[in-house]
Amino acid sequence: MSKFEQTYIMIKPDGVQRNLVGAIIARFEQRGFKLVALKMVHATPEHLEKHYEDLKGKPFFPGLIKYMASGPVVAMVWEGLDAVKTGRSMLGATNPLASAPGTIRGDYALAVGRNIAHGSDSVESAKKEIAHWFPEGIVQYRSLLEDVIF
Ligand code: RTP
Repeated sequence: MSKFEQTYIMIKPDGVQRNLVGAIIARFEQRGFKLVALKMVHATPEHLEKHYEDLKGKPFFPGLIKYMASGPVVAMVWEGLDAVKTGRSMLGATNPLASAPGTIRGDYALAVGRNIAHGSDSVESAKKEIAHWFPEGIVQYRSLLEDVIF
């Protein structure tokens, strides 16, 4: 059954450097998701280590943190039906070489170490990630579209 959810989507430093912020936001807007939080952050390695704590110990972990701390990211929360699963499918497979054309990674990336954007992999991780990146809380507003589709 479809569920109304929030997911944490982050445009990584390579997505920002390549001027893909607008294109990525447009995809989520056009799909019908509602933007409920957005900010640009140059995150510290400590903040990123916490975000990726499940990957501590992986051989690529130090390189991942260095890459993620190399420039600002765009942190966002998107809301809508099945936002977590649909957000992941819009991103495509982690390794862009395996991402289908039409997905964000499949259209814009080639290397797993520069894969443009992150999306929460479960509702539970989304809750944790939203609290980690938006400790100040996020806005609440009613979208006119909600009257039509929910
Ligand atoms: P993300 O958290 O960024 O959305 O990615 P994911 O769930 O699809 O993949 P995950 O396994 O959690 O990996 C997190 C990020 O680490 C980098 N990575 N590099 N060099 C490598 O083999 C390798 N494997 C993963 C990627 O940036 C990946 O998105």
